[in-house]
Amino acid sequence: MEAQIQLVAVMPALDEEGSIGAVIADCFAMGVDQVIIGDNGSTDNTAAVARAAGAVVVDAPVRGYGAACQAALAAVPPSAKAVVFCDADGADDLTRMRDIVDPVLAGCADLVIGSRAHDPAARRALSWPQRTGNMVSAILMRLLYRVAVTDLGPFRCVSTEALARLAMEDPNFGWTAEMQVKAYRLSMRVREVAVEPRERTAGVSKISGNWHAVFRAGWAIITTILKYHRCELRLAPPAPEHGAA
Ligand SMILES: Nc1nc2c(ncn2[C@@H]2O[C@H](COP(=O)(O)OP(=O)(O)O)[C@@H](O)[C@H]2O)c(=O)[nH]1
Ligand SMILES: [Mg+2]
Repeated sequence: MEAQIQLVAVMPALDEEGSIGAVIADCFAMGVDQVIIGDNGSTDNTAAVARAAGAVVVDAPVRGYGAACQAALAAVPPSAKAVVFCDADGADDLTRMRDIVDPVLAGCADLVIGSRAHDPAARRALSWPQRTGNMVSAILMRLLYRVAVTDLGPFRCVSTEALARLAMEDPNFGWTAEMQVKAYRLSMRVREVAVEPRERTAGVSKISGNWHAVFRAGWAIITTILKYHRCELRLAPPAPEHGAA
């Protein structure tokens, strides 16, 4: 019943028929109430496999990672308290789901990000463009936003209340960076939890396996981090000034 839906998983997916069924099953096994897929015109059986696994599939008419997330978010029921994002390729360690979602559901954090940067041995599961991109982005965020951040991993949970304040807008690969730098700007309670990255379980990478996409994604992420450093945040109320006179 819709009123009981508290935790929703949102996944962008593009041609992930080989992995998406197991990812959805793992989400349900870890206590997610509803799974919503933002599908950007997959040409394989992603949508059918996802529906058979019990997910809601939303057709995202605008191409792009962020646009797919945005289309899926539009289907999140009002009863939801938190949204957990993950990829559809099986590369996220969903056994850590409760460590990511529980602080948000308990009201102790606004955004919890799974960081793949903590274990040097596990980091080898990331391709070198992913490792380099994450390292450069983390350094840039640390310098500009003065936060102890190590990754911009896709496996993360945010409260629906925080999500509304974040007024997300990036239609593409700047999506994850936008979410966290805006959260830093708004002094939200952001936490990192160490997660172990894995290799995708099937199919081919749409980003790190293709130079053109690597440069597009890297450029989008870096310009997003720079863009939100000083600009006025659209629709975002100022952070409360604790202890201000
Ligand atoms: N809907 C949608 N999903 C995408 C798009 N690009 C990538 N994805 C999904 O985003 C996730 C991460 O992409 P992936 O190819 O694994 O990137 P990598 O891990 O950086 O190599 C996967 O679930 C993809 O199916 C896109 O343009 N549209
Ligand atoms: Mg991947």
